[in-house]
Amino acid sequence: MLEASGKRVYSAREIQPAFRLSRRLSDMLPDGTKYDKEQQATGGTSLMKSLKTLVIAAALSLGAVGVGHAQTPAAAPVEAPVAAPVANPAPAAADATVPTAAPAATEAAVPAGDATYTPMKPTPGVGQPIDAGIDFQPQVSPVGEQAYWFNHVILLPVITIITLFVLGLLLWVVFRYRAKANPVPSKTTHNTFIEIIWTAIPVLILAVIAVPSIRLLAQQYEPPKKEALTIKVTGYQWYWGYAYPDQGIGEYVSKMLTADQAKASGEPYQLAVDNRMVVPVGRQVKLIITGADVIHSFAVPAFWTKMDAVPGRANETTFTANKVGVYYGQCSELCGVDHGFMPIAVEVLPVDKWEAWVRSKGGNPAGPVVAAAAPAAAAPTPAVAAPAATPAATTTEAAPAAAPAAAPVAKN
Ligand SMILES: [Cu+2]
Repeated sequence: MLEASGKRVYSAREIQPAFRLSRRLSDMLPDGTKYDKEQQATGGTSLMKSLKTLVIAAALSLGAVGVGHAQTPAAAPVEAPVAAPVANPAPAAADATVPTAAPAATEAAVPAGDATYTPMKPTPGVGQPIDAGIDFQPQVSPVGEQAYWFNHVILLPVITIITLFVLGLLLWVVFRYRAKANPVPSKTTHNTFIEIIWTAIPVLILAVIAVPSIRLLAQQYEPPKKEALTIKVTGYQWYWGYAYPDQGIGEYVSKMLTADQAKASGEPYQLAVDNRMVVPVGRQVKLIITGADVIHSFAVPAFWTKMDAVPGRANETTFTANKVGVYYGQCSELCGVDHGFMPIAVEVLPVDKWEAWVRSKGGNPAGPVVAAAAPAAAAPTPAVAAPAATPAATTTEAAPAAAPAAAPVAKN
């Protein structure tokens, strides 16, 4: 079709096949982000993994709700002391426990002596940037230590030697073969020996580097161990949300402190936050990372951890912090106007102190154990409860029908 201006205009019918083709092509392509890189590295099938991720994410979010409800009565007294130190308690837990916790709070103001938590002071120069620093932060995770070693023992020396060698060659050529010193230039075009050397040596160097490099890459994407602590991380414009589904700690929000607040708490401004992520020392942490609005990136340099937080995706990464302390990080994906003001603070505590923190949040430190035992323990409970409830409860036909069926189970 030709317009009056002579410009070609396409009718809907003409365009349709092209649309269909592009649709088909985009269906065939995996949507590429970091997670796919990860999948390629582990050699997994992308579709299966995304499905698995979805199922895990759904199970986690359901688990968080379920555990939260199940623990409400038990958590009530423990919840009481939370109000004082923590500014932003888990919304779900707080709502559920408010009626029961209120009287308990006044009576038992100081129950469970170990359920107290005061934020730790950071160590200057550790887990945070230093003035005029050019090196990586001191690493406190096994992967970080390995990466640090790889960089300082292998990469930097190799880079330095190659750079100096090439610079030397250049200077030698520039001075020795300048027009004045070498009036009759050589007309050599081939030298088989040199050509083999300058191909083989770089190949050898790359092959040598590949060994620790691939080992490090594989280590970073190793699936988490069974006993890993799961934390769900959500990036928001412009703060972070953390939840501990296995411990029954619903999502709480972590926001940057103002300059005055940071000064008062002796922490670096623009890194200090009101509610930190708190993890036990030496235990692997599995992070399930997602974004709520735009793409963010969860990064803590001292752990060698960085993973994109993508809306609609559950990215996974792990770290194990081997030193007690406070470690800071930042959102590392340009995510909007306050991108530079959504820092991350991770506090690594001895196990007993971490457990105290979990209790101060109204959670159960032995989360996964309880979760694993729950199905087995829960099975007989309804069966026992059913016959007892039958006479009292007037639930018509369902009750008598359920009672005989439940009775034999209860006996066993
Ligand atoms: Cu961000």
